[in-house]
Amino acid sequence: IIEIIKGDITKIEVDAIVNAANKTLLGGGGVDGAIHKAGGPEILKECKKLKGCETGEAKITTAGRLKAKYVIHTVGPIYRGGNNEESKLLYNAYYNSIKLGDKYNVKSIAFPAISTGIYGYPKEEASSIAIKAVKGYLEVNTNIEKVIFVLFSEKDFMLYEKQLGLT
Ligand code: AR6
Repeated sequence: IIEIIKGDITKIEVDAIVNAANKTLLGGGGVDGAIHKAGGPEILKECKKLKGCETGEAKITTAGRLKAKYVIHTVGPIYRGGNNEESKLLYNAYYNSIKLGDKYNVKSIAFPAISTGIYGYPKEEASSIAIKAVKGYLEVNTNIEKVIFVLFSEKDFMLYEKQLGLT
C-alpha cells in the first residue's frame, strides 16, 4: 500500500494530497505555497471559511485546478528542541490527515514530509514518525488503497527507502 516518489506533490495523481500548512490555513511558502499556486484561488477561498487549524489537526478542501479531488490541510509542529510534544503532534498530523481522507472515501493519498522544511523537524525522526502513523492507521479499518510519500529531494527519498527497508 505504501509507495515513495521523488518529486513535486502538486503533480501527483491521487484522490487527496496533504498540505503542510500553518495554523491560519491562509497560505505560506514551501509545499503550502506550491499547492496554492498550482491549485489556484479556489483553495484559498475555501480555506478562509475554515477558521484555521490547530497543530496536529487536519481540515479538507477541494483541490482547484489540481488533479487531486481534495487537499487535506494539516499543521505540523514547529520543532523547538524536541521536548514540546513535537513527536506526538507530528504523529497526529499524519494520523488525522489519513483519517479525514478515509472519511471522505479517498482511496489514494499523498503526503509531503510535514514539518521538515521551514518548521525544522529533524528529517530522520520525522520520517520514522510519518511511517509509524500511516502504518498505525492502515492497521485499523480502512478503505484506503494507496499512500504515497512524496519526497522533494534525492536525500529525503533515500531516507524513506532506508526507513521502509526498500534498499
Ligand atoms: N512537493 C513535495 N514536497 C515539497 C514541495 C513540493 N512541491 N515543496 C517543498 N517540499 P515546508 P513545514 C518539501 O517548509 O516544514 C509554509 O510556509 C520540503 O522540501 O513546505 O511543515 C507553511 O505555510 C520539505 O521536505 O513545510 C507553514 O508556515 C517538506 O516539503 C510552514 O511552511 C515540508 O517543508 C510549514 O513548514
